[in-house]
Amino acid sequence: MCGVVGIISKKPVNQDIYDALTLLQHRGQDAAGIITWDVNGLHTRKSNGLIRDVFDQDHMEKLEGNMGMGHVRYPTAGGAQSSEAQPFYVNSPYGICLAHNGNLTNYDELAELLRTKDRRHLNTHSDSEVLLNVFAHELQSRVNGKPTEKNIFDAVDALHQRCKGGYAVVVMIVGYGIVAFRDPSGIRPLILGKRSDGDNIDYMIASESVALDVTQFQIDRDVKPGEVIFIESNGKLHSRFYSGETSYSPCIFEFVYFARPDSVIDNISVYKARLRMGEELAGQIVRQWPDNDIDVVIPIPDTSRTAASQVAYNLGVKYREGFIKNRYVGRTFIMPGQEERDNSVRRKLNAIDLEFKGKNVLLVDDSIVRGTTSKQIIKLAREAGAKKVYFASAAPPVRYPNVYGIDMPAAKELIANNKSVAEIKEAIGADHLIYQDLDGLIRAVSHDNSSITGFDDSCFSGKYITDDITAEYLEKLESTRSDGAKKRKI
Ligand code: PIN
Repeated sequence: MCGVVGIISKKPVNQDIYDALTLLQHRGQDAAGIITWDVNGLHTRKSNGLIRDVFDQDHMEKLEGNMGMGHVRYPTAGGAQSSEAQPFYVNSPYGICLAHNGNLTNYDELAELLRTKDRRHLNTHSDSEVLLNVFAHELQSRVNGKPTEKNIFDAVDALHQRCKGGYAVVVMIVGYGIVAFRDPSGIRPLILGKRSDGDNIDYMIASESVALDVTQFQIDRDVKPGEVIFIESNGKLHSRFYSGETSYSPCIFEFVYFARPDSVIDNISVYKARLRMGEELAGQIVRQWPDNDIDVVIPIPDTSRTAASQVAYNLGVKYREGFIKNRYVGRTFIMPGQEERDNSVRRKLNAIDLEFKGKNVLLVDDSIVRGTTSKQIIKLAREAGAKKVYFASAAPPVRYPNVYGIDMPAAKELIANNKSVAEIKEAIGADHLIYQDLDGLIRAVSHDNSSITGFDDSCFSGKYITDDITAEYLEKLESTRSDGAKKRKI
């Protein structure tokens, strides 16, 4: 998962891009980059690390210009080499920079065609470089002199036809402007913001609305599935839609966990969606387990707090903060001869014993993915003196890999894969386990937007939005992207 931003303004954009990226930092902590443009050319700074470590005063002063873009990376495709930090750049035609959030599901086929037919060199294994080269190739074959809006829109139309998967993309064409587009199913989020001071209008495109807030942009609207927006460097905005089939199927996991609660995605407040997840979950607990003996609801910080508070309210039991998170937790150093620590949760969370002693506690988390932290947290609650430890997940069992940009590529690493709820309960060591059901989750999220035709809920349902996800594809993904495979590479 990653975060993208692009800004066209009447004043320098470096600080605004930096501020926007810090608000998108939760989308990727692995690498960061900014490219700006002015008459002297492009100015770039990108490297591995958090925003605060990648950019210093000197870098920021050199990022001159009123047009620019930035990226924070969480590696879902490609590796963790700094050569794969984005934005990417290609010099022809015009000079094009690209940053992307998502995952292409037909990467292999596209990479092969780019090399053999389009005669383009790929220097990394990143699907963003593939997107950049497909766009550059399609634009190159249409332009004759200065690129027109039609050239740009037609190039993206061809890209949509060629590229499958979930993608939200920001492109900067040197000297001409910024292009932004979202895949035809709108799986990955992308929003347009405006900031106006008298006659001047500045535009920002970003992964989440939270990036607009600090820089005082206002939400204009979401970029629609398959929509292309082109903002000229003089601030004129154009938009067109993909000529092929589109649907409105945003990724439901953004609402469960990934996005910030203070963001609004596709007109849905992430915070309110999480409150409603709590309402739905409480309803389910009452229906499935009417004679429960829960004394207290305790959230597992941070994401689950919103849903957990509503669970407690609707059940009519106390809500207590029983776990405190260490904000300054450092890296885990692997000492020679020492196995990776199983008990990593202890370094992050500490229990307040008095909230657990002699009580039947209901721990609430946003989701259970691999189940490793859930297991450790349940152990922590028992050691803190809990009588019974019950567990509730605000999302349904994660049983299938995510292929559209969320890092859950291997079915065998998911605790719920091929397991019943009773078996999962045993595996994590809970006295009782309750999951949100998918209908409840969909009701909770879709509440504010009736134009959504169906979410990408593939990690819960196994139904993939694009028609190219075969058993062979999933097997290949598993062998190249699972934790085991990542370890083998090191
Ligand atoms: C973490 C939110 N959330 C906690 C992410 C853990 C699954 N995990 C998904 C639960 S935070 S596990 O609140 O943003 O810090 O099932 O894979 O062990």
